[in-house]
Amino acid sequence: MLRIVDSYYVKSAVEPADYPASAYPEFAFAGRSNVGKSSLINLLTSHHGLAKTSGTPGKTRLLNFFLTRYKIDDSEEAGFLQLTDLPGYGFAEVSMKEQEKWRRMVSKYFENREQLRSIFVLVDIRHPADKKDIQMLEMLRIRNVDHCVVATKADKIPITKRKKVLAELAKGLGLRDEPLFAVSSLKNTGMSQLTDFLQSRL
Ligand SMILES: Nc1nc2c(ncn2[C@@H]2O[C@H](COP(=O)(O)OP(=O)(O)OP(=O)(O)O)[C@@H](O)[C@H]2O)c(=O)[nH]1
Ligand SMILES: [Mg+2]
Repeated sequence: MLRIVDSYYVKSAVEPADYPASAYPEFAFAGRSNVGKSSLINLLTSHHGLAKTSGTPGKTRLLNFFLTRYKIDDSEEAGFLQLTDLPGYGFAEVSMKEQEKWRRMVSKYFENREQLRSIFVLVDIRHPADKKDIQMLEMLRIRNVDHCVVATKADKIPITKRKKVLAELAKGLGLRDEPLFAVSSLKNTGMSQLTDFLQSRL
Protein backbone atom coordinates (compact mmCIF):
# COMPACT_ATOMS: atom_id res chain seq x y z
CA MET A 1 0.00 0.00 0.00
CA LEU A 2 1.17 3.49 -0.84
CA ARG A 3 1.32 6.13 1.91
CA ILE A 4 2.21 9.76 1.48
CA VAL A 5 4.57 10.63 4.30
CA ASP A 6 5.53 14.24 3.53
CA SER A 7 4.07 16.98 1.40
CA TYR A 8 4.98 20.51 0.45
CA TYR A 9 3.43 23.29 -1.56
CA VAL A 10 5.80 24.00 -4.45
CA LYS A 11 4.25 26.83 -6.46
CA SER A 12 1.27 28.10 -8.39
CA ALA A 13 1.41 28.66 -12.12
CA VAL A 14 -0.63 29.40 -15.20
CA GLU A 15 1.81 28.95 -18.09
CA PRO A 16 3.81 25.77 -18.83
CA ALA A 17 7.07 27.74 -18.56
CA ASP A 18 6.26 28.34 -14.89
CA TYR A 19 5.40 24.75 -13.95
CA PRO A 20 7.83 23.14 -11.48
CA ALA A 21 10.79 21.76 -13.44
CA SER A 22 10.92 18.43 -11.58
CA ALA A 23 9.95 15.32 -13.55
CA TYR A 24 8.29 13.25 -10.81
CA PRO A 25 5.10 11.40 -11.73
CA GLU A 26 2.17 13.76 -11.39
CA PHE A 27 -1.56 13.44 -10.71
CA ALA A 28 -4.12 16.22 -10.91
CA PHE A 29 -7.49 16.88 -9.31
CA ALA A 30 -10.22 18.36 -11.47
CA GLY A 31 -13.88 19.10 -10.85
CA ARG A 32 -16.50 21.74 -10.25
CA SER A 33 -15.84 24.47 -7.74
CA ASN A 34 -16.64 23.32 -4.22
CA VAL A 35 -16.68 19.60 -5.11
CA GLY A 36 -13.91 18.90 -2.59
CA LYS A 37 -10.62 18.82 -4.56
CA SER A 38 -8.53 20.67 -2.01
CA SER A 39 -10.08 18.75 0.90
CA LEU A 40 -9.19 15.47 -0.80
CA ILE A 41 -5.58 16.53 -1.38
CA ASN A 42 -5.30 17.43 2.30
CA LEU A 43 -6.64 14.07 3.35
CA LEU A 44 -4.52 12.02 0.95
CA THR A 45 -1.41 13.79 2.18
CA SER A 46 -2.60 13.81 5.84
CA HIS A 47 -1.60 17.45 5.72
CA HIS A 48 -4.38 19.64 7.00
CA GLY A 49 -4.23 23.06 5.38
CA LEU A 50 -1.83 22.05 2.59
CA ALA A 51 -4.36 22.95 -0.10
CA LYS A 52 -6.61 25.85 0.81
CA THR A 53 -10.22 24.80 1.25
CA SER A 54 -13.20 27.06 1.47
CA GLY A 55 -16.96 27.16 1.59
CA THR A 56 -16.81 29.88 -1.07
CA PRO A 57 -16.58 28.31 -4.52
CA GLY A 58 -13.95 29.49 -6.97
CA LYS A 59 -11.11 30.07 -4.50
CA THR A 60 -8.47 28.25 -6.51
CA ARG A 61 -7.75 30.16 -9.72
CA LEU A 62 -4.30 28.85 -10.59
CA LEU A 63 -2.67 25.46 -10.99
CA ASN A 64 -1.28 24.65 -7.53
CA PHE A 65 1.59 22.17 -7.47
CA PHE A 66 2.45 20.02 -4.45
CA LEU A 67 5.41 17.71 -4.00
CA THR A 68 4.95 14.61 -1.87
CA ARG A 69 7.19 11.83 -0.64
CA TYR A 70 5.65 8.37 -0.40
CA LYS A 71 6.52 4.95 0.94
CA ILE A 72 5.18 1.60 -0.17
CA ASP A 73 4.28 -1.11 2.37
CA ASP A 74 7.01 -1.44 4.99
CA SER A 75 9.82 -0.38 2.70
CA GLU A 76 12.13 2.30 4.06
CA GLU A 77 12.74 3.52 0.54
CA ALA A 78 10.80 6.62 -0.44
CA GLY A 79 9.68 7.93 -3.81
CA PHE A 80 8.33 11.25 -4.95
CA LEU A 81 5.16 12.19 -6.72
CA GLN A 82 3.44 15.47 -7.40
CA LEU A 83 -0.19 16.47 -6.98
CA THR A 84 -1.81 19.36 -8.81
CA ASP A 85 -4.91 21.11 -7.56
CA LEU A 86 -6.67 22.44 -10.66
CA PRO A 87 -8.96 25.44 -10.50
CA GLY A 88 -12.61 24.43 -10.27
CA TYR A 89 -15.08 24.95 -13.10
CA GLY A 90 -18.78 25.63 -13.34
CA PHE A 91 -18.76 28.54 -10.94
CA ALA A 92 -21.87 30.58 -11.80
CA GLU A 93 -20.42 34.05 -11.35
CA VAL A 94 -17.55 33.61 -13.77
CA SER A 95 -17.55 35.61 -17.01
CA MET A 96 -17.10 34.03 -20.46
CA LYS A 97 -13.66 35.59 -20.61
CA GLU A 98 -12.65 33.96 -17.32
CA GLN A 99 -14.06 30.62 -18.50
CA GLU A 100 -12.02 30.84 -21.68
CA LYS A 101 -8.91 31.62 -19.61
CA TRP A 102 -9.63 28.57 -17.48
CA ARG A 103 -10.12 26.35 -20.53
CA ARG A 104 -6.85 27.48 -22.05
CA MET A 105 -4.91 27.05 -18.79
CA VAL A 106 -6.21 23.54 -18.20
CA SER A 107 -5.92 22.25 -21.76
CA LYS A 108 -2.33 23.51 -21.94
CA TYR A 109 -1.62 21.63 -18.75
CA PHE A 110 -3.06 18.38 -20.14
CA GLU A 111 -1.14 18.81 -23.37
CA ASN A 112 2.22 19.93 -21.99
CA ARG A 113 2.76 18.10 -18.74
CA GLU A 114 4.77 15.10 -19.81
CA GLN A 115 4.93 13.33 -16.47
CA LEU A 116 1.18 13.53 -16.00
CA ARG A 117 0.03 10.03 -15.06
CA SER A 118 -3.65 10.44 -14.37
CA ILE A 119 -6.43 12.86 -13.49
CA PHE A 120 -8.90 12.45 -10.66
CA VAL A 121 -12.17 13.94 -11.91
CA LEU A 122 -14.26 14.74 -8.86
CA VAL A 123 -18.05 14.87 -8.97
CA ASP A 124 -20.46 15.46 -6.09
CA ILE A 125 -22.24 12.17 -5.33
CA ARG A 126 -25.50 14.04 -4.67
CA HIS A 127 -25.76 15.62 -8.10
CA PRO A 128 -26.85 13.89 -11.29
CA ALA A 129 -24.31 13.86 -14.11
CA ASP A 130 -23.50 17.40 -15.04
CA LYS A 131 -22.77 18.84 -18.49
CA LYS A 132 -19.51 20.44 -17.33
CA ASP A 133 -18.26 17.12 -15.96
CA ILE A 134 -19.19 15.34 -19.17
CA GLN A 135 -17.22 17.99 -21.07
CA MET A 136 -14.21 17.52 -18.79
CA LEU A 137 -14.27 13.77 -19.40
CA GLU A 138 -14.48 14.38 -23.15
CA MET A 139 -11.53 16.78 -22.93
CA LEU A 140 -9.46 14.02 -21.31
CA ARG A 141 -10.56 11.26 -23.67
CA ILE A 142 -9.81 13.38 -26.75
CA ARG A 143 -6.30 14.06 -25.42
CA ASN A 144 -5.80 10.47 -24.34
CA VAL A 145 -5.17 11.47 -20.73
CA ASP A 146 -5.68 8.64 -18.25
CA HIS A 147 -8.28 9.39 -15.57
CA CYS A 148 -10.71 8.08 -13.01
CA VAL A 149 -13.88 9.55 -11.50
CA VAL A 150 -14.22 10.19 -7.78
CA ALA A 151 -17.68 10.74 -6.31
CA THR A 152 -17.10 13.04 -3.33
CA LYS A 153 -19.09 13.78 -0.17
CA ALA A 154 -20.29 10.17 0.02
CA ASP A 155 -21.23 10.87 3.66
CA LYS A 156 -24.23 12.76 2.27
CA ILE A 157 -25.79 9.58 0.83
CA PRO A 158 -26.89 6.67 3.03
CA ILE A 159 -24.71 3.65 2.43
CA THR A 160 -27.74 1.57 1.36
CA LYS A 161 -28.35 3.91 -1.59
CA ARG A 162 -24.76 4.34 -2.64
CA LYS A 163 -24.51 1.52 -5.15
CA LYS A 164 -27.59 2.67 -7.03
CA VAL A 165 -26.49 6.31 -7.03
CA LEU A 166 -23.06 5.36 -8.36
CA ALA A 167 -24.56 3.24 -11.12
CA GLU A 168 -26.77 6.16 -12.18
CA LEU A 169 -23.83 8.51 -12.09
CA ALA A 170 -21.71 6.19 -14.22
CA LYS A 171 -24.50 5.95 -16.75
CA GLY A 172 -25.19 9.69 -16.77
CA LEU A 173 -21.50 10.52 -17.21
CA GLY A 174 -21.21 7.97 -20.00
CA LEU A 175 -18.33 6.18 -18.28
CA ARG A 176 -16.70 3.44 -20.32
CA ASP A 177 -13.81 1.64 -18.68
CA GLU A 178 -12.92 4.54 -16.37
CA PRO A 179 -12.78 3.53 -12.70
CA LEU A 180 -15.34 5.16 -10.39
CA PHE A 181 -14.70 5.54 -6.66
CA ALA A 182 -16.76 6.99 -3.82
CA VAL A 183 -15.03 8.89 -1.02
CA SER A 184 -15.73 11.14 1.91
CA SER A 185 -13.06 13.56 3.08
CA LEU A 186 -15.25 14.38 6.05
CA LYS A 187 -15.45 10.78 7.26
CA ASN A 188 -12.12 9.72 5.78
CA THR A 189 -13.60 6.86 3.76
CA GLY A 190 -12.57 5.40 0.41
CA MET A 191 -9.02 6.74 0.51
CA SER A 192 -7.23 3.41 0.09
CA GLN A 193 -8.91 2.90 -3.31
CA LEU A 194 -7.35 6.18 -4.39
CA THR A 195 -3.88 5.40 -3.09
CA ASP A 196 -4.10 1.96 -4.78
CA PHE A 197 -5.04 3.74 -7.99
CA LEU A 198 -2.09 6.15 -7.59
CA GLN A 199 0.24 3.23 -7.06
CA SER A 200 -1.10 1.43 -10.14
CA ARG A 201 -0.24 4.45 -12.28
CA LEU A 202 3.29 5.13 -11.02
N1 LIG B 1 -19.89 16.68 3.77
C1 LIG B 1 -18.74 16.80 3.16
N2 LIG B 1 -18.25 18.03 2.86
C2 LIG B 1 -17.05 18.12 2.22
C3 LIG B 1 -16.32 16.96 1.85
N3 LIG B 1 -15.21 17.36 1.20
C4 LIG B 1 -15.25 18.71 1.16
N4 LIG B 1 -16.36 19.19 1.77
C5 LIG B 1 -16.74 20.61 1.93
O1 LIG B 1 -16.97 21.18 0.66
C6 LIG B 1 -16.50 22.54 0.60
C7 LIG B 1 -15.55 22.74 -0.55
O2 LIG B 1 -14.37 21.97 -0.35
P1 LIG B 1 -13.01 22.31 -1.13
O3 LIG B 1 -12.10 21.17 -0.85
O4 LIG B 1 -12.54 23.67 -0.79
O5 LIG B 1 -13.52 22.29 -2.64
P2 LIG B 1 -12.70 22.59 -3.97
O6 LIG B 1 -13.16 21.59 -4.99
O7 LIG B 1 -11.24 22.63 -3.70
O8 LIG B 1 -13.26 24.03 -4.39
P3 LIG B 1 -12.59 25.16 -5.35
O9 LIG B 1 -11.17 25.36 -4.90
O10 LIG B 1 -13.46 26.34 -5.16
O11 LIG B 1 -12.67 24.65 -6.75
C8 LIG B 1 -15.89 22.82 1.97
O12 LIG B 1 -16.84 23.49 2.75
C9 LIG B 1 -15.59 21.43 2.53
O13 LIG B 1 -15.61 21.39 3.92
C10 LIG B 1 -16.86 15.66 2.21
O14 LIG B 1 -16.30 14.59 1.96
N5 LIG B 1 -18.05 15.65 2.85
MG1 LIG C 1 -9.87 24.19 -3.99
